[in-house]
Amino acid sequence: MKSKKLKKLSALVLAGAVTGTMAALMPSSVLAAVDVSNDFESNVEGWTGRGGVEVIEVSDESAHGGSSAMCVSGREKSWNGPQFRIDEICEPNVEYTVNAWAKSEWYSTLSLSMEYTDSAGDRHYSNLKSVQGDQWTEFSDVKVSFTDEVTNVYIYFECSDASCKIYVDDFSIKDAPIIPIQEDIPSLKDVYKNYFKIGTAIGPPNLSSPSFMNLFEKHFSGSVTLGNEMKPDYVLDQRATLAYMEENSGDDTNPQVSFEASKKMLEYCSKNNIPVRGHTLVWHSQTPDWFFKEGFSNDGDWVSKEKMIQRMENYIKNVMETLEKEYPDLDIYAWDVVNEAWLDDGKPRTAGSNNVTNGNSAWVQVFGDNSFIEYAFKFARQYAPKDCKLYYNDYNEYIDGKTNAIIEMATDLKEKGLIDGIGMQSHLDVSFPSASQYKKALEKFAATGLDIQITELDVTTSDTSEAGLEKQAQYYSDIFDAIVEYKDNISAVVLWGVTDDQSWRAAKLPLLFDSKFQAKPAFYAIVDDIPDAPAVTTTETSETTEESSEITEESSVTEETTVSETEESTDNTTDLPIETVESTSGSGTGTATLLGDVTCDGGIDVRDVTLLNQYIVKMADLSEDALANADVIADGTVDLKDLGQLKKYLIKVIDKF
Ligand SMILES: [Ca+2]
Ligand SMILES: [Ca+2]
Ligand SMILES: [Ca+2]
Repeated sequence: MKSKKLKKLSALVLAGAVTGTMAALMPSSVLAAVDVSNDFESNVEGWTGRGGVEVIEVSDESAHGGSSAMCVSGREKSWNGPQFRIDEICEPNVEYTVNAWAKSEWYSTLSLSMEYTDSAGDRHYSNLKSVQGDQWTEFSDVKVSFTDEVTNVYIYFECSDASCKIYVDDFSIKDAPIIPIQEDIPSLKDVYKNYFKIGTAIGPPNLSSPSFMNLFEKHFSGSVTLGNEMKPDYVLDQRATLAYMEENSGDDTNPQVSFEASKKMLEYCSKNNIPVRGHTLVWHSQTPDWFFKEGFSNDGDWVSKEKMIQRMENYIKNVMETLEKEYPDLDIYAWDVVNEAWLDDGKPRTAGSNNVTNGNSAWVQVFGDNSFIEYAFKFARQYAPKDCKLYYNDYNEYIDGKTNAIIEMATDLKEKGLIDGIGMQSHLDVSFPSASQYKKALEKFAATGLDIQITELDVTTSDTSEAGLEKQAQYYSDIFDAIVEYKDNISAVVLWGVTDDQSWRAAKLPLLFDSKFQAKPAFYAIVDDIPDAPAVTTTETSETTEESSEITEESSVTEETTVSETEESTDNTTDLPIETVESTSGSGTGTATLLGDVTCDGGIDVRDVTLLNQYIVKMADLSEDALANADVIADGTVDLKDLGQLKKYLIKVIDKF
């Protein structure tokens, strides 16, 4: 049992390394699939401690399957726990799913998260899923992916209580199945085309999922907001800022910026002419303290208001100039200049570091009040492109104190020509606010004469039963009725995500599509009965969809895939039967030389899957000949179904196209 697992892991590591320097040494046909699993009956291979203090062992104290599990004890910090490195076995820009059962002890929060190091050497962490308590809980089909510019990618478990043990069992990571999206439903952005843009928040990892990107493109490509990567903590570059200071006689007024973290997504939007909402310039949260400290040091004194005004001007100027220089064709049509500056009672936030006390504002600390807002708009107006609209963005904007404070501020800024609109985040719940409360806020904001954008819409429901989802659908419908009533004042409606499983509020299923990319009742409720909606054109694909579902099912049967006896063996890399196809196929005028050879290098391997993936999410172009080779289900179009078939070929579920 043990030795079988060892061999399996080695072989897969080898397959995973094929795009690196190994590539030239490998025969052209290799396994494309990753399928690593461990039932923790005999070993904890590949798992290490994040803190270096953990004891990680097979233990029969508790098990989900079989008689033992991985037990992690000796933790000293909440972030201590077991980690598993994935970038040595998985491909960048490809989506994988993680399955596991896990538990901690007593009442604590147990999380599955991912860590990676970016090209500048900074480490980033993202939570994938959290659960509560001391019972075995399933982490089911959790999606993970990473781009080709990052390294040291780990998935890991951590627990809010440092004194808890963590148990993990029945772990696996494998290729995500290719799930076709529903082609025969209306496009949300087309339905509302005559009213306003429809958009969503996404991030660079989404580019790894062709299904996700197909869904995004069909419904939400009217506007993109980067969920995190254009926030100050991603953009402000402390290393470069300190270097600038040293090179310029100690000038500590010029914060340097970098858009490395958003690069892939900005390239995608630029290449495909998708408008971007910049989010966000000035905020109390996700903004490092050093930005406000003497000498840009983490523990210096707060700077004076005068110095902070200079820093703010240079920061905003650097953001605008860097984007203009690096992405001259990118359409950033809106910026959230200031985010969340007013409390529900209409007062400014408490002075202090948000990193010390949640909700406190370093801007208020330095300025003494909310007077920083006008400076931010003044500099944004001065340095933003002429046609870029400027917004104040906030949540709970239907609560009177906050509504009134925003209106007073916005009216003043409007008279000075500094603001174009108000962003209503709209993180709602089926129980609050009521649609009529929401409509009242729309009415008040519309009366200012400013534009309105709905910037982060999602609607949670605690009741996730079928009946609960119907109630959610009704609520969505009521909110959209209100929005449509004010359509003349609203230029964009942006959802905060696409599928429930990837939402920041995933447990309460707040979005329009489920984890399998299928439309929920809420989707149907908002595409029905829209006056002046353009005629809906849909593509009937019933027959081929069935075919693809079949691919999905079969692709998941990768457990029995044969792997080599030893690393040196080439059993799993034996050339597959290859037929040269002479007939013309594909969507253009190219000639297929070898079906499946998307890279046109004479062989079929994981690189063809990666490139086809990139083509389908519109990150890469293909020549006419490459398109002909890629159309392995020869129907004149190159799409997800071809990708599914190509993967099936590489894992030897089929031996010819
Ligand atoms: Ca077990
Ligand atoms: Ca190839
Ligand atoms: Ca095809």
